[in-house]
Amino acid sequence: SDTYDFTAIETKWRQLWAERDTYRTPDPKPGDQTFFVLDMFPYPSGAGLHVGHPVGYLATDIVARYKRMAGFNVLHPMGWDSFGLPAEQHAIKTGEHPEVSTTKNIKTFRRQMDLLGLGYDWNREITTSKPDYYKWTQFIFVQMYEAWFDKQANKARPIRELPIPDDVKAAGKLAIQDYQDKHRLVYFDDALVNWCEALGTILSNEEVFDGKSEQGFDVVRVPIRQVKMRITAYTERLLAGLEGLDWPEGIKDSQRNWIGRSEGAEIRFAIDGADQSVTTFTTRADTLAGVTFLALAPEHPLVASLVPASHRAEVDAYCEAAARKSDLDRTVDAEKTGVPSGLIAINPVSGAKVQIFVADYVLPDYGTGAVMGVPAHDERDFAFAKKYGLPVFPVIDPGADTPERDAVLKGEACWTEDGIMLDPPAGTEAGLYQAGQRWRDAREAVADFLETRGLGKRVVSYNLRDWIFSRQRYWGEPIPIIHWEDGTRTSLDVSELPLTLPHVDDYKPTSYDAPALARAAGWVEVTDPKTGMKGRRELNTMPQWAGSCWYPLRFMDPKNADAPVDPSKERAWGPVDLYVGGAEHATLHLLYARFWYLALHDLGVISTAEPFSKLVNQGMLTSFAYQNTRGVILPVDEVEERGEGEFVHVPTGDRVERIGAKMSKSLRNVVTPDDVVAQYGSDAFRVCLMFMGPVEGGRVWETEKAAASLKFLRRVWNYALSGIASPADAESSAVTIATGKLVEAVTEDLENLRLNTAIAELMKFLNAVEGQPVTRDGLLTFLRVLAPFAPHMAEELWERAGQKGSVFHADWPKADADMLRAAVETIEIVVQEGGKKRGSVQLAPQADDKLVRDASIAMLKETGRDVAGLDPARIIVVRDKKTGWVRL
Ligand code: ANZ
Repeated sequence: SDTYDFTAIETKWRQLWAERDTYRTPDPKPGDQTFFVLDMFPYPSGAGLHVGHPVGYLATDIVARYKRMAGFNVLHPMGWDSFGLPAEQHAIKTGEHPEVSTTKNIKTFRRQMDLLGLGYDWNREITTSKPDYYKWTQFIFVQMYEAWFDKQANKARPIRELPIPDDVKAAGKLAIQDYQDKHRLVYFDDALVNWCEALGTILSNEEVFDGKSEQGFDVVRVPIRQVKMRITAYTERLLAGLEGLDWPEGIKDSQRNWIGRSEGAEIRFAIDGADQSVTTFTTRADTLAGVTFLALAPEHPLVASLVPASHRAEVDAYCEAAARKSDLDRTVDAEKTGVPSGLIAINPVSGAKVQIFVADYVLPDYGTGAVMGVPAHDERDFAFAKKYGLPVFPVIDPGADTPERDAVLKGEACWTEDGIMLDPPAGTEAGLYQAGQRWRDAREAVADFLETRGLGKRVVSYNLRDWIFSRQRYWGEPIPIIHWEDGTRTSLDVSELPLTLPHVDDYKPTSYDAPALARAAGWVEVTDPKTGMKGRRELNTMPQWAGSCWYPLRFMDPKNADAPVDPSKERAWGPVDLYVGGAEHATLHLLYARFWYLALHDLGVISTAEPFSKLVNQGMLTSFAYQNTRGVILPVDEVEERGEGEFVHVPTGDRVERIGAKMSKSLRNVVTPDDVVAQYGSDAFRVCLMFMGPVEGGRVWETEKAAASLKFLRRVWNYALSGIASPADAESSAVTIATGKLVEAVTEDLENLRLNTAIAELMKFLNAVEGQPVTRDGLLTFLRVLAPFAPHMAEELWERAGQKGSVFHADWPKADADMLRAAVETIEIVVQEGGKKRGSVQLAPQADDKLVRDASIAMLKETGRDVAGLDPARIIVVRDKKTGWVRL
């Protein structure tokens, strides 16, 4: 039929694409130009997709279709990041095994993605919770476990290449193991972990917000034996690598901040009457003469070992309270508290004696876990000194024209900005720094001084901590390690992988040292067949992020039974050329994946050092909700529009205001693609969502907007059908030019991911050519340009135009650059005679008068006029800015 029956057409093509395997991606052949375009694969949650998810999926789909037509071998796969907490929480609540709910959810996601016409190569689908995938996550874990970081070479190497000192060798197996743990890329270590009683799990620092889990449950810190990954070995390379990446600057900055590189000095203070010393980390060595106290983190080893009996009880109580706070509680905005330790420190350059406090604003795992307190020039120290009546001793002069100067010099205010050094206090070593020196110069002078005397040294400190990699969860990759009864530990050989997740009856751990896997009796206990030695498997599982650290690699070679990826395929595809996903992954997934790639690169498993060459963050899609005057947000189905822009909350009769709000179940403003596709069709939904604005921008969804896209597509349909029914032998040059311009503009927009303007070009084109004759060639060109945006319709029209094979296997059209240049560069010049139009000529606007006259005469001659008696000198050329008028 000739009406645009989108449901019939879209259903037909979805089926045919699946049957014909239209989107199968062949392995690259030598000489292939490859393009890898990837979406951040989703966690298949129970809620399915809402209309916001496809912003990224559609963008990559359009690019993938275009690149394929433009001659690239395009890898555009999809899979499921299916291990994770929600499935486990659901299992604990309902008893439904996470695998069952996950499988169900994946089906829903897949159905919705198909509904959108997304052209993934499903032959390459991966699921991180399936053994054939996590076998290789475990394998990679083992590669990293069996490696050490060689600081000299600044790269990871196999553990067998780690030189073991003779005394360690002599001390036996366990000493060797401890020594290796100090160098391994993956190691065991006692660590304070964030234990969430309610979730029954340990969370990473990144998963703790203000002392609470993402869901708002309380988190406390407890020390247990953990698996850690030595990401800190890569800080400098992770920083340097950012420079070469085409990523949003904001994301790069987040990573820089997360890594938190800061240059400073470690300064040693002797402890009065003891032979130990305290080493502090400071970025402001210039303020050393202004130190009036030291502060130790409650977790600092000296607190346990050196605090005298007189202060023990008070210090212990304080430390216990600190253990219940998160880092954030301890640092941000919190009141600075502390207790005296009873210890006294000696300033290495002035001999001044200052009290040592235990204070929880000092964090245990930053710098050295000890700070030198300079209240005159550090806000935290100032607050602390005021609270405990400690002296404030300025060493920097803010400068004469600073209003605060007097207060600063009297020790009544804190000055943290630029200034010059005051006279060093009496008793300070001569030559430490000069009065009048800029503080930055003084900082270098003090560092030099300390280094030459062996009292301190310059160091670089980082915020980034090693990655705690074990989780006390069930629904994750089992960690392939066995702890033997003699205290040694081994990793599993690849022949023993995958180590599959055993079934248990109850997924909930009972405490932080008894995870759910402890219940899998037959699974936990192992016996070495050779020696008869008994052992126990590691009971923790890997964190949610593990599977996504390497998944781009698996898409290249998803069925490989012998390796995570074939090296030649990995080399051919290389890094992801375009990666699209949400900005919320700035520091976790994106940093962890970069770390694994660097390690795998060092170990020779892969050729690329960075996973994602170009990154684009899709904007957030919001929906509407309604807010009453008390600021309460109300569900959409309780509100009615009464008149233009006036909304009433029906149950209460309150006038309410319409606002943009994130789609959420509770606001009942979630719109699913299913709804929109049923009403307007998938192609209209695609056009609508992409036309709403740049991929990176935010947008507010209104389902009715899809009606306009549908209307546009109906016009496209009719235009194309009439062209197919009666193709013209020739079309007007205006149509040819419009088609050429369309190709040129859309191509450029696609190259720059400007999908909304590409669609605007399609609309502009239709407005220009609708109703005019079109040739077959012209029409086929148009259909190919339309195809990435409205794939079902384009495919149907392509078939109706008698084309064999998929439009997506056709070549992307090329604009005839010469024709377009000529079209842009000529203007129409109207030739008049006696005030009447006789015709026109096409010439460059800059053509000189002689050329205009000659062309005019030639044109007139063609029309049959006798030009023999015409005197060119009598032809008047009147120039208009746009159109040149020629008068005879
Ligand atoms: C003395 C000083 C004087 C400091 C001054 C600052 C200003 P960034 O820049 O973030 O690296 N510090 C050191 N270790 C700490 C820890 N474990 N917990 C809390 N604070 C710590 O911060 C470095 C500064 O933070 C260091 O420089 C130290 O205070 C403090 F006028 O030392 B400063």
